Amino acid sequence: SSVFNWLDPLASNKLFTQEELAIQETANAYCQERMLPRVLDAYRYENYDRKILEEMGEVGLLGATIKGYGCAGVSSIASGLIAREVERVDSGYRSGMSVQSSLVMGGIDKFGTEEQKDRYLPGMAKGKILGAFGLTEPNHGSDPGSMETVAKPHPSKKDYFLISGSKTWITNSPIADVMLVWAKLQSTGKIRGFLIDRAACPPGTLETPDIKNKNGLRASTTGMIQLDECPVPKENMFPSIEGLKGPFTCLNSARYGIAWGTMGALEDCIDRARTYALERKQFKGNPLAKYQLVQKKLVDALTDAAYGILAATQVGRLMDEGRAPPEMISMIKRQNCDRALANARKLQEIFGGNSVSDEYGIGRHVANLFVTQTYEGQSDIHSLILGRAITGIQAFA
Ligand code: TGC
Ligand code: FAD
Repeated sequence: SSVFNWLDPLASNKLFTQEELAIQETANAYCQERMLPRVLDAYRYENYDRKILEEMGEVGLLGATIKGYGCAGVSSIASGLIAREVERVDSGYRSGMSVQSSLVMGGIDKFGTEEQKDRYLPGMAKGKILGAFGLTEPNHGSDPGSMETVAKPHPSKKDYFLISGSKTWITNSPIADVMLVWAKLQSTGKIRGFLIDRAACPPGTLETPDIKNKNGLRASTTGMIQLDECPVPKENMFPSIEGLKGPFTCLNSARYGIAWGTMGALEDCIDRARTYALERKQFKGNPLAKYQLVQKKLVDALTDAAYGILAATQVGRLMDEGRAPPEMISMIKRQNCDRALANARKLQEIFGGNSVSDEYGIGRHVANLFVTQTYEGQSDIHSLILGRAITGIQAFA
């Protein structure tokens, strides 16, 4: 019909197939019925329930775009819609899923040997094997090319490497069974990917301490990966991918998911702020929603969310046709994270003092969205990636 629907202002739902809409509905039902009731406690007590990944596996949400190995094999749009539904509840839950699905399963699917795929993907799709992705180091975040983690030949076992170094701010590391760690081969100085099984590491060679007392993303688990001459068999290395192209190919898919997810978080902020503004009365019994300045905050946020969804949809379709260069993904990751954060901060004002209570959920989204703007390439880094594409001049260093 030609009636305006504030829940889908630019009618983006018309761009999705019936199958994609059905997947979104399944994800929405799981997230609203089973995740949402846990999030307040999870966030308050920094308590991530690893069963959530198992449940997501049962619903078919993990590694959803991968074909075979027990994965659903859905379109990039459907995977975006899943991220949107999960992050509508909490960015931390989407984070745990992104790492499992895009960064680790995606990496294995793209770069792993057939044996590695068979070994990990079916268990990861069910959420029985949990993954973490170790790229960032204490001294190298935006500039992972300078990483210090190194893989050198084992002195006595010829089919093994010894890996040493430390990774920090790693989502899921304290609970992960397998860690995809990027390290430089001592012999070539080139970055390679290694699958490190926690259970196979001798005592003292692998530690994954928690990073506690975070002021954002508290419903997800974050930690370090500390490797001290950890023996890793050669068969656990990705066979041919070399250089930053390896980790960045995984990141393309995760950054795309964040562009969708942050729109889900923003939509939840809009929904909460609208409800609050209609119920809360100030000055002569008027609801806050009657005031023009309040309405403008809702309009700005809704417009940015609607535009963000359309842009992500366009990039998703192009990805499935193999026609989405990384710069497109930088553009939607940066824009959607920035707009979600700025609008969520504005909408938070509508709650007045109550915004300070965690019961209202808005402060949680604001704190989370700051993290989404920071990880997987801070927004200014994506500005530089795009600036290089526009001018041909590299401004990083
Ligand atoms: P640069 O010279 O630009 O590139 C080096 C090599 O990498 C290739 N490459 C890409 N390949 C595929 N996709 C991309 N997006 C790629 N970007 C670069 C490039 O073609 C080149 O290949 P080759 O074969 O010629 O060697 O590299 P640089 O060192 O100048 O990089 C600069 C910069 C800023 C682009 C890059 O380092 C960057 O993006 N930094 C941000 C770091 C980052 O995103 N870290 C993410 C850590 S993981 C994480 O945050 C997970 S949070 C997950 C969650 O909880 O949800
Ligand atoms: P820095 O690189 O020190 O940057 C600090 C500031 O300086 C930023 O604003 C940046 O934009 C700016 N800056 C840096 N260089 C330039 C430049 N050349 N020009 C202009 N400005 C510049 N990493 C993983 O590998 N795996 C994970 O699972 C993971 N999960 C995370 C979970 C959480 C909760 C958090 C907070 C981080 C996570 N990260 C993860 C790390 C994340 O990717 C990094 O924090 C991010 O890439 C930024 O690196 P940094 O923190 O070292 O900041």
